[in-house]
Amino acid sequence: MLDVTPTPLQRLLRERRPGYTLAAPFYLNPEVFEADMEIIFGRHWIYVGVEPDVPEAGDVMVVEIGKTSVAIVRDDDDEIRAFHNVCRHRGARLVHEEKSTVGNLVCRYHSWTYDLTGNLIHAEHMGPDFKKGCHGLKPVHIRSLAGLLFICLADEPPADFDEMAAKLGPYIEPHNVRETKVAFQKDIIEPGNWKLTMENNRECYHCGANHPELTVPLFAYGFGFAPEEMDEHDRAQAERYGCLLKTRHGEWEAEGLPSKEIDELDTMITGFRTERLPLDGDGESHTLDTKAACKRLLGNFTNAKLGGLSVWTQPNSWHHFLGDHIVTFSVLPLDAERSLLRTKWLVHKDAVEGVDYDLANLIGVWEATNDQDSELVGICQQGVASPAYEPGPYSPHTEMLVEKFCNWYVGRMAAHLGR
Ligand code: 3BY
Ligand code: FES
Ligand code: FE
Repeated sequence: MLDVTPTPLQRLLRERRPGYTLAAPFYLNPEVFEADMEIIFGRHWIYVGVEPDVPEAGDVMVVEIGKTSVAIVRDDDDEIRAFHNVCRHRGARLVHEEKSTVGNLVCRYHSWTYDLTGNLIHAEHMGPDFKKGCHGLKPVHIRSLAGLLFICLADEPPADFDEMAAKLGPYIEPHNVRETKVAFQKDIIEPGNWKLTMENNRECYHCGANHPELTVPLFAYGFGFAPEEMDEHDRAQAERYGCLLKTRHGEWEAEGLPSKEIDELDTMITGFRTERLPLDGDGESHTLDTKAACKRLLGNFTNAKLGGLSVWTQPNSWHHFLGDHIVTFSVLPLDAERSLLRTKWLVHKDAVEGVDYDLANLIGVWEATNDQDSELVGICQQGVASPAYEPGPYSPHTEMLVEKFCNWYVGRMAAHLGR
């Protein structure tokens, strides 16, 4: 007879209580972690970096997703390609540094040499029957969304990337990611499961009590208020700005900057959300004085008071596009209880450090915020490991996006495993 007994993971997915945090094994169990890597990180579009990570022909960036290492290369025709970072001879890791510049990709073991399009062009002593054409590097799907790079490890990636790109492109393009440079990158290892890192990012319920730097420029509008708090919130806004901040969407759109919320976080396979959010006070940027950190503005902007365009993608990214700089975050799981948070600060490619921007000022708010968030993720990881932990309720007013993250995750896992 057919065995229809659900696996432990199927049972956990089936038993998930909507509106509540996930059960402990989702954050702790190595087998769930392996399933996350196979299903979520192995079959969806994963945000890994930006075109300016590989600005010139021959530039290479290596990204690790679990056990899979991927080399992202700009070829001589300026096309960005991605390959499995594995030599087709005896499997040696090909590129070792996170960033490098090469003429060709040469394996250090026996010097098999690949050109920047992945073709094997040199392999000594292989005999007359050896076919170089059958031993090119294995390609990985890579797409650019207005300069943001996403890879997919599956043979057949989700087809709705184009729909996301069509909707998000007009929001992001005015900030001109392609004309920026990476002013600074910081990697931190958060002591928690990748889903706790993502859940923490999807709400600002914790911001007031934990982020003294971020709450200077960030106005909490957009992260949800209970209806009974709304009047007071509207009154405070009107007092400060002489108008409701919601009406600024209209102003920005009139300037050619799409600003209205689009929320497809749990309605698409490639889930995403965007909205241009106001900044506090006379705010221009995510800095401690709320002024632009970089004098050279992005794109064709002449005015830095554009609010902050935020973009969130499932399963692993969020981004803030300001008038003067961009901060972009990707989460790459390391094991069930540790995650890499990679943050990049981008400024106009012609901006000069020390002249147009002060690096400490540019990175100050988010460097502090990331460290605070990392600690919060750590205390959750400790808490969920206790036998006393049981899933707790999300606020329907400030944690809707956390709920959407969990719904998306559970839905994608169930779509592949059944439940
Ligand atoms: O960066 C974010 O998108 C969210 C909102 C504010 C705090 N948090 C990390
Ligand atoms: Fe790469 Fe031998 S393993 S050349
Ligand atoms: Fe936070």
